[in-house]
Amino acid sequence: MLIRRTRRWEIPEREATPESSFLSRRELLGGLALGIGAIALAGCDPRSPLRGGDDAEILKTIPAAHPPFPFARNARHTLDRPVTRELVAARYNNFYEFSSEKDQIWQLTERFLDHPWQIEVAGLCAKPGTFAIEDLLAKFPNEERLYRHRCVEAWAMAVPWSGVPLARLLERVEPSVDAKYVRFVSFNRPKEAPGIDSQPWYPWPYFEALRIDEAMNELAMLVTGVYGHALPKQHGAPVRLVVPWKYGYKSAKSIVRIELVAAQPTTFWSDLEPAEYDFLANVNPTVPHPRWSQASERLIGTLETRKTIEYNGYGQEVARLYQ
Ligand SMILES: Nc1nc2c(c(=O)[nH]1)N[C@H]1C(S)=C(S)[C@@H](COP(=O)(O)O)O[C@H]1N2
Ligand SMILES: [Mo]
Repeated sequence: MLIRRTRRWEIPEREATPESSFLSRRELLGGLALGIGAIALAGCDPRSPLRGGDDAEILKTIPAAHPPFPFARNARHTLDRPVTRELVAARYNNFYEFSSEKDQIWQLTERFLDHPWQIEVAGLCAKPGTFAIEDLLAKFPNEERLYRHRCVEAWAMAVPWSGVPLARLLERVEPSVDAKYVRFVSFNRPKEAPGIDSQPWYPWPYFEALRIDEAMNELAMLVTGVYGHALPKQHGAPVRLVVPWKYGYKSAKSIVRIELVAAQPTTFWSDLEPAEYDFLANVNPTVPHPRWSQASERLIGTLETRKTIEYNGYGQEVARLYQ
């Protein structure tokens, strides 16, 4: 995710790639020469994480399939493309608490303790409560769903998530009539996640939000697993959101708190750059990002590019929310 940095440091905008990160001035200046070299080398350097040479190391970050995993697949959710290879998805992540470098997240999560874990659900509801990850797995209807995932940076993947429709958790706490939005807050433990202290210009913790009707839509999912096992840390262990018709930044990872609120909350990226990362963030090929087109998307782990589909292909389920 690239943020225009001219606002803070008056650096001319010269990045060509949306995958650049929000660098400090020193890093940016030092990185220009390095960056050119890195781009030229990416295709031939055998140590490049994109080459696959790290498979054995990445495998160590992937949990084994202990019960209650895997959950039964809900056959209603089908794909128009192959499932992304697991080790491709596990080595290419956005998780700024660890790093802004997608191919390094998986290597930086060692100190992150994803256990024990609980989500506090609070705010405008009759029965606020705290739910341990074990409760989410045992006391709610988990299932597996094949979903497309589309990042605002125009890369896409398709993976088998497993988890619980968010609506099941919200129903449990009985939202009040004045609860119009749902806010999600990620963990904030700098000792366990090196990107927090090293990127102090971000407003930690990561926070996101949905309208209540979006949150209650059956597609919005509290995800506890992927590829038939618990979530690896780089995917947002032990529980994250997945909202497949919206750009990926709406799907907060490693959630510790969910709040029901009356007014539209601010969000991490829209706060930083409202013109670039809007609140709704519905996937739409006809609305370009201010600095790149959204007409097509790149399928990670392949050389394939596809046309972006409105609502990421979920229009039948969600278009009525926006009429
Ligand atoms: N807490 C937190 N959640 C986050 C992010 C993040 O940096 N921090 N990045 C978001 C973005 S931009 C995307 S595309 C997805 C990436 O999920 P993945 O790495 O599992 O593919 O996570 C989203 N959730
Ligand atoms: Mo993203």
